[in-house]
Amino acid sequence: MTNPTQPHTVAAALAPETTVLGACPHDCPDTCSLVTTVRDGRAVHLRGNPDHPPTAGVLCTKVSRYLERVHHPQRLTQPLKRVGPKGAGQFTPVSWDEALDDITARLRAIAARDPQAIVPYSYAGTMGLVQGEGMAARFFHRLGASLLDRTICASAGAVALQATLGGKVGMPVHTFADSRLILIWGSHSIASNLHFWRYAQQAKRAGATLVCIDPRRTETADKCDAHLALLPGTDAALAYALIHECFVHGWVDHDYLQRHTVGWEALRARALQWPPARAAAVCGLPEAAIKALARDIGACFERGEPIGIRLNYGMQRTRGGGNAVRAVACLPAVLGAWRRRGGGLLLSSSGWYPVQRDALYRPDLLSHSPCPQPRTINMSTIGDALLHPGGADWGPRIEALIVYNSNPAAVAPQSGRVVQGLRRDDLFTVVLEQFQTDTADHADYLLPATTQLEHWDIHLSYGHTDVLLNRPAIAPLGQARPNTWVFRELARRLGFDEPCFDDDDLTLCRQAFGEAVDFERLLRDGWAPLPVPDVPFAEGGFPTPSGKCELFSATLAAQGLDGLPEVLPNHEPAGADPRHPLAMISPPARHFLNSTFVNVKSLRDAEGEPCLEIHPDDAAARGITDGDIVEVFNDRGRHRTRARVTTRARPGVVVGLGIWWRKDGLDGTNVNELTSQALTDLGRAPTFYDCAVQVRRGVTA
Ligand SMILES: Nc1nc2c(c(=O)[nH]1)N[C@H]1C(S)=C(S)[C@@H](COP(=O)(O)OP(=O)(O)OC[C@H]3O[C@@H](n4cnc5c(=O)[nH]c(N)nc54)[C@H](O)[C@@H]3O)O[C@H]1N2
Ligand SMILES: Nc1nc2c(c(=O)[nH]1)N[C@H]1C(S)=C(S)[C@@H](COP(=O)(O)OP(=O)(O)OC[C@H]3O[C@@H](n4cnc5c(=O)[nH]c(N)nc54)[C@H](O)[C@@H]3O)O[C@H]1N2
Ligand code: SF4
Ligand SMILES: [Mo]
Repeated sequence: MTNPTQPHTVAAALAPETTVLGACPHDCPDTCSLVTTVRDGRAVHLRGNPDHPPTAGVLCTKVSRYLERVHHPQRLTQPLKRVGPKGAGQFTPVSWDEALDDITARLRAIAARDPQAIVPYSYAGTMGLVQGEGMAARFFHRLGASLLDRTICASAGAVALQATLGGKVGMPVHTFADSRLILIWGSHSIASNLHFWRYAQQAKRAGATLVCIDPRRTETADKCDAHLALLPGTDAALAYALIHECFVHGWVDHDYLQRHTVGWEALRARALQWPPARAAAVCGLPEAAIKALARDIGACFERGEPIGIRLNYGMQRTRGGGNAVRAVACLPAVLGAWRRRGGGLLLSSSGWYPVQRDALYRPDLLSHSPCPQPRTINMSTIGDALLHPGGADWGPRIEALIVYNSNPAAVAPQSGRVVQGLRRDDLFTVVLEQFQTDTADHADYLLPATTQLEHWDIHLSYGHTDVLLNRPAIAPLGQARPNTWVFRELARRLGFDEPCFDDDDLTLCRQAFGEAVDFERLLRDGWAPLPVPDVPFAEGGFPTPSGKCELFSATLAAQGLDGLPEVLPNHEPAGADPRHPLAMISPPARHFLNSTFVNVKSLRDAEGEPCLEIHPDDAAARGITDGDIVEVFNDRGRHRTRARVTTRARPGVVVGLGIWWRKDGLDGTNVNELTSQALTDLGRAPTFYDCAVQVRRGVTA
């Protein structure tokens, strides 16, 4: 492979350089502003934009290697048609016209029977609003295809925040620099929220205390002042114990509770049932550790100093994940932490953005379709959905799956079922991809997609509050095309004549926020801030129905749910099943982004190989030594991998960092062979970190 950073001819070396402003497309809260240097039509350098405050000129290790990904020798650059058996990954090149004409014919035939038999499957391979659902949503709405419930990551937390704070809103990330106590809760910030970590480091230098709450001793935990390695799925109990201590010791802002919250007396009554000793037993923590954290909180409260909570999605991937987020989200109101700059909580900031969803996604087109009220398929149970025979209460069997911006064969739970579904001979699968992923292996047509350097897009962020515009820096590689182009072409071939199918990508970028964002500024600077106050809820004003922080949610109560945050045990609590006594979590590896970057050599070399972290005591009890090949199993499946005996895993919990491609696994499986399709309490989300397994020593490799 030629080195993408070196000019490949003398002429290229002499060609003038230009720089192009873009946005990191990946599913990461930081949404960095990118500066690409282009010479002779080739991207030769990529760096973080020093003029964008959250980015501050810094990129993570992964995206620092983005050019290696863009110019990867295995980039897909031409349309491919399946020639081998389903799932074998054998293809032959075809022209775009041949591929699109055939896909059109297949979709037309299925739609004539029932368009709901066609299912889009997409997530956040790009978080861009244009290459995400911009043109795709219009296409599927007009077609009358099944709707997709996009729950795979964040919907438990989203419903919880909606109920408590009124939306995905919270402290602006830069104000964490002013916090004096930061709880890093369910977040491996160094790996997955690096630009928040920078602000946390600023706070630390100014004397702040950092506490990490995570079952795994991550590199983030190593760098905090304290680490509470609780059992997965026990966060609500911990939150209640902290609230208990606040009420018992009087670390309570009664004025804030009276004026800006709903239901604090009920919350107090519930919290009083959770003394630290009770929570300690549930969480698998020493009582003293919980009391010590409560004392830190109390001391900060008494000094009138800001307490910030960086809550993250890692703690809502268990059965009670939604209620756990609710419980934690009550704490800042009890303390009146929202009053101060650097006080409050941040899980997601995406609710601040005025996305013009109706203009961009055109749900009105459903009424032009043969199926104005299609069913909804939950992406988190795609395995079961693909295998469902169809029926009166379900609708038609799925006959076509169109996958873009996602790799369900690797990332969806219980992947044995997903793959079994994808191998159905009577399923027609189209995959838009940059690489031949596990999902791509199962395509009937595999269509080459552009990367962020090759197309327009516009971005919100779930970690800061700026809008970013991404300009194309280079021409599409080979015959790669943006997702929008593919859906425009399919719309045209299917005879959809609404003018919105003619909108080009720059027009879609403009439509995403309409007049709410200064587009000229975006064209000039690449980013523009939203007008979000630094202390948004100092005087209440939450976007809930009551305008207050809803500790008790009448909305959830009206749905028959508990109005207060509930402490719910896992579907598969640690130690409950003697056959599968270990709790497995599978958070992301630092050098991958979900299953993206797994094929980038420098990053893969940094991660080594798929493995399972296991505590020395659990290993010894099973005769396992470091480096052994082990079999991890439960009733859903088995997965062979290498053991890493380490105290990064706590006793009773094993960790399979992800998300490797299945085909990189010893037996062609990854951790999702073991995870279940059971859903969370709120938001219909997956329970990746609620997974009981057993481990035994296998054959030494
Ligand atoms: N390097 C890197 N960065 C990423 C990603 C990536 O794959 N790699 N993925 C991106 C995406 S899609 C997302 S959603 C975010 C995810 O980032 P986060 O929202 O931070 O979530 P996770 O990485 O899933 O988990 C974070 C931490 O939560 C811990 N955890 C697991 N179970 C529990 C629990 O029950 N309670 C508590 N308190 N902690 C628990 C895990 O051990 C992990 O260290 O990061 C994004 N950024
Ligand atoms: N066991 C376990 N499973 C998990 C998780 C976990 O922590 N543990 N995390 C879950 C979470 S939080 C998430 S968000 C999901 C993530 O699941 P996905 O959203 O499926 O994320 P990726 O695995 O990164 O796959 C994205 C794919 O999109 C492709 N892509 C990128 N840009 C474009 C584009 O412009 N066009 C097209 N057509 N394709 C593009 C990339 O090449 C990549 O293969 O995984 C979930 N699965
Ligand atoms: S993955 Fe996150 S930290 Fe890395 S460049 Fe993209 S937005 Fe920034
Ligand atoms: Mo995610």
